[in-house]
Formats: sequence, structure tokens, C-alpha cells
Amino acid sequence: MQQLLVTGGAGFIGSNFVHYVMANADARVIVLDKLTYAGSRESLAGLPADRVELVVGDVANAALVDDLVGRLSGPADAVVHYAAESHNDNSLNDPSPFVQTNIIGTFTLLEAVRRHDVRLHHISTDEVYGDLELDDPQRFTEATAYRPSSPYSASKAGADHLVRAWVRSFGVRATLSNCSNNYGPWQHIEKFIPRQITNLLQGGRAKLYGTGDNVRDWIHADDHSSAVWTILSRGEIGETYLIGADGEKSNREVVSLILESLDLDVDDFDHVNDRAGHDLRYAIDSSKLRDELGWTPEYADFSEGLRRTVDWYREHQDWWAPTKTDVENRYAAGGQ
Ligand code: NAD
Ligand code: TDX
Repeated sequence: MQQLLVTGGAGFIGSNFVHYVMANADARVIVLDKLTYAGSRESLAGLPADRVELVVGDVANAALVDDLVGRLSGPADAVVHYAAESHNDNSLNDPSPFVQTNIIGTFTLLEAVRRHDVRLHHISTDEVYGDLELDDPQRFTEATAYRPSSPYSASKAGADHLVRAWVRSFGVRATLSNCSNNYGPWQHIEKFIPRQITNLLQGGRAKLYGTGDNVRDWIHADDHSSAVWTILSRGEIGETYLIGADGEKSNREVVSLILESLDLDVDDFDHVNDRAGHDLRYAIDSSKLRDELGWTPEYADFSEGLRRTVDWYREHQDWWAPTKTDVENRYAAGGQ
């Protein structure tokens, strides 16, 4: 049976991928996850114990990573690397874990897959390309130059460069993907969409950074998982694929849709302090993935996906409510 090592598999997008693999493939998964504040065992609950093993540990722990990668020996076995510090605001407050996990962690993994000659798929973000003007007709493509803005995106850019260098210099069998903003179940409530939903569910108000004109290109996490699976199955070694679902929306539009889905007034939000260095717009052209590998997203209707996400947070208060006060206190300290 195919074996996958999924780093960061107890986080938002990694756990979605593990569920996807269990539902769609005949594979076993070892999850390597440090269970930082962003990881949760609950996100993996209910999966078959004989096919999913959770190893709690650090992707920058060379001995542990070498041992786990060494267990992969079948022709279709692979590492799928999601583990990262992932929140821009946190990277502005303390960049150090971002450098450690995103750069040193990726380096550690690369050395292990090089030693054991194991296939790697590296998960990255559209933020490595910096931002676009609101009226720029060009979207990001695989040829766009790197121009990261924040400590988070710079650390992801550094990791991407390491992966490409290991492909070229050492013949490591790796593919890369850079995806746009994800939404869906199990996303940490520090992030934009779940923060607004949970504020409103608790009777608070939505909080828009700055003017709210910033644009993000939203994709449901299920579609990110199917895209990664497509690349893992049919992608060409050494290639990068951009993943996006044509989901551009301004933050203000997203807040309005969330307010509407909760039957609240669409003006029921506050403008709060802007993020330092706040990227204006991201937008992905995913033609290469669609044309060369035949991938298409399933969630065509963002407002429907968002409504389902609102329902999910309503039904999973036990998961998020215990951390809500701490998260909001941290935002309040920064005027956000
Ligand atoms: P997340 O913060 O929800 O989850 C990250 C997971 O990694 C957590 O389970 C955490 O415990 C684990 N982790 C952190 N440091 C670790 C370490 N040193 N060793 C082992 N595990 C560690 O993040 P996410 O939103 O699910 O993002 C997953 C990946 O997808 C990241 O690489 C991120 O850069 C990328 N990405 C995210 C988005 C998005 O919109 N969220 C978009 C594009 C790409
Ligand atoms: O309360 C808020 N109000 C607000 O207006 C928060 C938390 C955010 N925002 C804005 C900032 C961004 O313009 O919403 C937008 C989205 O913010 P985040 O959820 O923090 O996402 P972003 O910074 O765009 O990065 C995300 O997408 C790319 C992920 O967190 C990254 O891991 C991924 O690489």
C-alpha cells in the first residue's frame, strides 16, 4: 500500500488532505506534527487507526525526520510537506519560529529525502510573489518573480528556493505548489474568515483591517487537497504548479457575505488598525494545473462554501470557544 508522510497533518489544510487521502486513495499516512497552538488532534478524529499514525514531533528534528522518511520505500511513497508557521500577524510579532520551522524545517526534510531518495511535494503560498495592484490585469503565474513582503512570506519563499536548489543540485524528486487563500472547516480562529464568524457567533463585531479593500483569492480547502493529490499523482518532477479557484473577493465583500449568512446588518463591522506591510491583492492564474494535469475545483460558488463554513463553526463551538478570549486579547493589544 502507498505510504505518505504528511508534515503538519494536524493543522487546517494538512488535516483536510489526510481526510481526502483516506476517502479517495488506498494509502497509509504517517502524520508528523509538533501540535503547536495551530495543530489539533481533533482534526484527525474518526480516521482509521490502521491507516493513520500521528507522530508528535518537530520537522526540524533531523534524527526523527530521517527515521520517518526512511520508512518510505515503495515506488509511489512520498512526503507531503505542509508543516509551517502560517500566520502573517504572528510573524510580525515574532519572526523567529517562522525562520526555524519554515526554513530550517524544510532544509531538514530535504536532506532526509535526498538521503533516502524519496519523492517530496512541497506546499507553498501565493504570498511569495508579493502583491498586485487592484486593477492589474495580470495574475500570478509560475513565471512571476518572487517578491515576498512579510517575515512569513519571506520564510516560505526561502523554503521554495531551497526545494528548487535541491532538485537542481542533488536531483531530489520534488514538486511544488503555491496556493491562494484557503477557507473551510478546522481553520484556526486567528485567521480572517473564522475570526469574523466566531466574533459574530459570540455577539461581537467583524473587524476589518484598514479600508477593507484588500483582495484575496479564496479556495475551499477540499479543492486545495484535490489539487495536491493531482500533482502528486500526475505532476512532473521539478515543476511548480499554482493552485487557485478564481475566487477573488475584497475583505469587505467577504465580511458582508458572512454578515448576510448570519442574518445580520451588512454594515455591522469595525475598521481596525491595518497590518504593517499589508499586501493589497493576490490573484492566481491556475491554467497550467488545469491544462496540463486536468484539475478543476469543485467549489464554484464561494458564498455557498462560506455558508457551509459558517454552519461548521456554529456546530463546533467546543473546538474553538476555549481559545477565543486569548486570541481576541492578543488582537486587542495591537488595536485590531
Ligand atoms: P496551520 O497553521 O493551520 O497548520 C500548521 C500545522 O503545522 C499545525 O498542525 C502545526 O502544529 C504544524 N507545525 C508547525 N510547526 C511545526 C514543526 N516545527 N514541526 C512539525 N509540525 C509543525 O497552517 P495551514 O493554514 O494549514 O497551512 C498549511 C500549509 O499550507 C503551510 O505550509 C502554509 O504556508 C500553506 N498555505 C496555507 C494557505 C492558507 O490559506 N492557510 C494558503 C497557501 C498555502
Ligand atoms: O481580523 C482580520 N481582519 C482582516 O481584515 C484578519 C485576521 C485579517 N484581515 C485581513 C488581512 C488579509 O487581507 O484579511 C485578509 C486575510 O487575512 P489572513 O486570514 O491573515 O490571511 P493572509 O494574510 O492573506 O494569509 C493567508 O493566505 C496565504 C494564510 O494565513 C497564509 O498561511 C497563506 O499562505
